[in-house]
Amino acid sequence: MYRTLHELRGFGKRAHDLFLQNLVKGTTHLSLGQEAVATGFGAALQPDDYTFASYRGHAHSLARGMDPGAAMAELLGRENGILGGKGGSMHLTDASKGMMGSYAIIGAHLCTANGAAWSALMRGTDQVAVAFFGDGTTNIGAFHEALNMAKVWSLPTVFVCENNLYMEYTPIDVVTAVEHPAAGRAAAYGLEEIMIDGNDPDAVHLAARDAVERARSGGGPSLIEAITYRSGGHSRADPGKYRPPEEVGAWAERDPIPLYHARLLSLGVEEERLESIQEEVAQAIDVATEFAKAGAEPDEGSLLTEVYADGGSRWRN
Ligand SMILES: Cc1ncc(C[n+]2csc(CCOP(=O)(O)OP(=O)(O)O)c2C)c(N)n1
Repeated sequence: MYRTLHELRGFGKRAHDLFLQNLVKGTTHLSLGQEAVATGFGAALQPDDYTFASYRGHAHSLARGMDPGAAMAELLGRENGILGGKGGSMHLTDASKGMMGSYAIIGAHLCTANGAAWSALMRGTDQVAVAFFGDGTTNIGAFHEALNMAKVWSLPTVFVCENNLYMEYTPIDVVTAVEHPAAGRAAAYGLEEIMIDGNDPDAVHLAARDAVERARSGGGPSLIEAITYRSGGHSRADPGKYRPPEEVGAWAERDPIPLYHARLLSLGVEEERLESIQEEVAQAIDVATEFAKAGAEPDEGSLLTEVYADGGSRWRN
């Protein structure tokens, strides 16, 4: 998990640098500071489980094993991107790794995750579907519909709210009737209230293992609220100035990476071992960047291919 934390952080920081160099096409929504959630869950899933993420999906994709070079090339809109450069930062998907997509329509993917979970039930497999979303998503109808259906049908869906205290530029508490936007509503759907420290990879991993095991063994859905913080703004266009500096400072003290580093040292892991992991990851991020930059720009002829099932537009008639 230490390696994964660094991979996710390194990838996010590099994506930001490449954006500043005007190389990233379209927008980006980074999850710097929130890496422990994707890391803890990534380590709890089997290769054929399903993951659904929102537009802030880089970390969730990499934690499922998406190739960082193909992910970076996708951000740059290059032909060697994971989706041929057509999806960009907001839509990273790699079905071969169980990463079933990053969805920009808030809440829609919770219902889609139920579909994957239902399909697993119908096919008699023990696959589990995990849907990651933000605190703001708990105020949209799809959240409530998805939880209700998952419970009624006892679906193997794990709903994971990453409560980073803000929906876009709005503090979640000024637009939400309960103190804990996800956990505070669990009882309404017959679910246990589960709140965890989303900056602690071990706490996330333990909660993930429990929920995944419950879903896999026929125990139905879970709703987990992980409290965390994004260290940057909502998207590339947002410096995040609406946040009180003391709040930003207090959360910087709770950055998951130095905290986990200190825990591993206290458990007897050697500093040199941790440093060598960091170096390996830094090199891998450089290799991914070079791979992405070396990719060709897609040519015009590819505009209408792989957009619809047959690549054409006759479906309109
Ligand atoms: C259905 C829908 N309504 C509104 C938006 C615009 N929108 C984009 S991001 C966002 C806030 C989401 O906040 P949250 O769920 O807390 O996610 P976070 O940004 O914290 O990851 C909104 C409302 C959207 N993408 N989809």
